[in-house]
Amino acid sequence: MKQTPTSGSETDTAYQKMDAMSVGPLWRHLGNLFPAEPPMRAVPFHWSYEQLRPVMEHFATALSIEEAQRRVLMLINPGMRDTSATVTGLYAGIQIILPGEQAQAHRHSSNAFRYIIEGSGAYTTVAGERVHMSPGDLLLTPGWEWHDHYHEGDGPMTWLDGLDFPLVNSLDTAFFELHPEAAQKRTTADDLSSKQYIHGRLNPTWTQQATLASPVGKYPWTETERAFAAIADHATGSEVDGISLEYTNPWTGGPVMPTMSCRVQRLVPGFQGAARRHTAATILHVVRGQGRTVINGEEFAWGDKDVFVVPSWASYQHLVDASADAVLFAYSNEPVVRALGLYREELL
Ligand code: GTQ
Repeated sequence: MKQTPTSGSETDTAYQKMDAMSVGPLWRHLGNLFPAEPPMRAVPFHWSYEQLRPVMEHFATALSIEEAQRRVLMLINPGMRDTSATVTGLYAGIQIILPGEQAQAHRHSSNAFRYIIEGSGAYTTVAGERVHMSPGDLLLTPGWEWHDHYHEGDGPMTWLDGLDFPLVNSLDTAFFELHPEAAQKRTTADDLSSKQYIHGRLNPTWTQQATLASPVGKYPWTETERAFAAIADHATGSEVDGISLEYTNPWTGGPVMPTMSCRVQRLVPGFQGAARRHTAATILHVVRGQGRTVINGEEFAWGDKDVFVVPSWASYQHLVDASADAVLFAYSNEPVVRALGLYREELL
C-alpha cells in the first residue's frame, strides 16, 4: 500500500520549495479563503464630531491649504489601517476650508461626493460648473470629472467627503491628475445641472446620459426637506431604516454613482428599529438629532454631525428616544455588491 507522508523532513522541504516557487497548499488555507460567513475585517466604529472639531480647527490654522492641498481628517477603520478605508470599499473624511482658500483642481478615477456639514459661501467647480454649497446639500463629483473647491464666504466650512477609493485601489484601477491650472474656468451657468435634472421625472430631451453617474451636481437640502414634509403625515417607512429616501440618478432611477448608494433617512421620535444584517457596508452621518445604534450587540450612542459605520454582515438596529428626532445621511457599497450578485440580507 502506498503511504502519503504528511510530515517529516521530505515534506518540510516540499513546503519550503513550494513557498520559494510562490505556490501554496490550498489544504492549509481553506478556512481563511472560504469562510463560512464574512469575516468582518472592518469593525463597527463611531467618530464623535465634538472630538474631531478641535483637531480640525487646529490644522485649519497650523497648516496652510497649499501645504495640505486638501485639509481632511480621514476616518480610518481600526481594522483597515493598511488601506485607509472607513469600511470595506468606502472612505469618509471630514474636510475643513477657510474663507479665501482654494483646493487645487484635480481628478481621479474614484467617485466622490460631499455632504455639507457647516458654513456657507463655498462652491465646488465640477466639469466647469460652479456648484454652491449649503448644509445638508449632497454634491457629486463622479469619477474622472475635474473638481476644485473655493470658499468665498465667512467662517470655516466643513463637509463629509465620501469616496470609493478603497474599492478602486483594490482593483488596481486608480488614476489621478492635477489640472494644469489651480482652478477650472467656468463653462456653464452656476448650478445648471441641479436645475436641469433635480426633478427626475421631467428630464431634458436635448441631452443624453453620458456616464454611469447621475448628472445632478447638487441635491439641495431644501429638496430633501420638501420630500420629507410631503410624506410626513402618511409614510411610516421601513421597519429597519425608518423613512429612508434614496438620492437617484434621473436617467436610471438607480443609485447616484455606480459604486455608491446615497440615502437620507428620518427616524421619528421614539423609533425602535427592527434588527437586520446585509452584505452591503454602510457609513452613516448624523445630520441632526441623537440616538443609538446597536451593532453586533454593541451599543453606539450618536449625536449631531457624528459618523459611524456598519460593516458587511453586522447586525444593526436604530433606536431614538421619544424626546429626540433624528436625520441620518447614509451611503453604502450596495450597488457594487448587488451588481456582482453578492447581496444578501436577513431580518433578525
Ligand atoms: O476633495 O477631492 O477627502 O480627492 C480625499 C480625496 C477629498 C477631494 C478627500 C480627495 C478629496
